[in-house]
Order: sequence, then C-alpha cells, then structure tokens
Amino acid sequence: MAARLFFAVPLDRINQLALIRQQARLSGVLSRPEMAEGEKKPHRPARLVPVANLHLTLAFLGNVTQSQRQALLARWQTLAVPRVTLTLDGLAHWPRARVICLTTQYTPPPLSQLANALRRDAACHGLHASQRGFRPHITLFRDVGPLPAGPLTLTQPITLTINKVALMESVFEPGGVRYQSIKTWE
Ligand code: 3AM
Repeated sequence: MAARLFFAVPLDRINQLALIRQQARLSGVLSRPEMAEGEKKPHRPARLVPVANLHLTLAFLGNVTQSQRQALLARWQTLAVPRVTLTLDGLAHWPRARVICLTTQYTPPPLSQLANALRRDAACHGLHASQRGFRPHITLFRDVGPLPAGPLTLTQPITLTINKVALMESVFEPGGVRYQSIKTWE
C-alpha cells in the first residue's frame, strides 16, 4: 500500500511555543473574514494547524509504495543535516494554496541544496516532481479565504536552529491529518 510521504524539519518546543503565539494573535484577524464581492455567504473560518503538525517541508514526495520507500531509505541511508540557522521574518498569504505561512526571502544555501537534492531525487525516481523552487515556510493556517485589507504583520521573527531532518508520513484520520515520523537524521 502506498503512503503519502515528505521530508521535513521538525520543530523544537521553543519554536512551537513561538508559533502558537503567532497563531493566537492572527486568529483574531482571521475570525473576521471579509466577503468577496458578489458573495452571499461568508467563508468558513481558516483552520489552525495543530501544534504537533507544525513543520518545515523540504520535499513533498507524494504517494510512495513500500518498495519505493525501501529504495528511498537505502539511497538516503546517510543524509547530512546542514548546520544552519534559518530566520523566518515574514508572514505570507498564498491565496492559491489558501494558506498563511511564516517565511523568508533568504534561504541559507546549504538548506536549499539539501531540499533541492531531495526533490531531484524524488523526481528522478518517479515520485512527486516539484514545480516550484524551494521556499522555506511553516504553514500556520489552512483553508484561508479572503483576508481583511492590510498587510499581515509578524511581531517577532522566528529563528530555527536546524539540527534534524525527518521523513514523515501523512496519516489521514477522521479528526484530520496526523504526521508520523518514519525516520530522523540528526
Ligand atoms: O506544510 P506545507 O504546506 O509546507 O502542503 C503540504 C505540506 O506542506 C505538502 O506537503 C506537506 C505535507 O503534507 N503537499 C501536500 N500535497 C502537495 C502537493 N500535491 C504538497 N506539496 C506539493 N504538491
């Protein structure tokens, strides 16, 4: 059976707490959705990403069969985790993806090199081929509709000290998606 997998940077407790604070602050803004012109009903409220699901995606792999998973783990038996700090200093609303995320204009080269290597490897082996370049981000809200006018402001940048990469599985449950770690590299 195939499972939906992705490589990600998991977050430590301190970063999780900082992100929860940003989510709480933004929830106030998002709970007043504006109606798009000509619409009769307001949008349903945006969904907050549960703290256990907060992560930074490096490469989405799509549906991976058992044999593809084994081959993937054999290819990535060793994976050098880049020793970098990443500062996420801006908020973005990506209307097509309907998400609000924390992001940055600057990616430390060792991190983009790793993300691109994982994405190239996936595409070369018949897994998901990413259409867009790597832009580090942490999704804070999903199903985001039209926003009140004005920029989204971040009260405090969030700095991640990257020391771990995980291969994660998306497990779909009645209450929503849960991410389960398959393997971590430190
Ligand atoms: O948390 P983010 O949004 O960065 O968006 C999905 C999530 O990343 C992304 O994989 C991560 C774990 O689900 N993802 C899901 N489906 C995708 C797709 N079809 C996708 N990324 C690209 N294409």
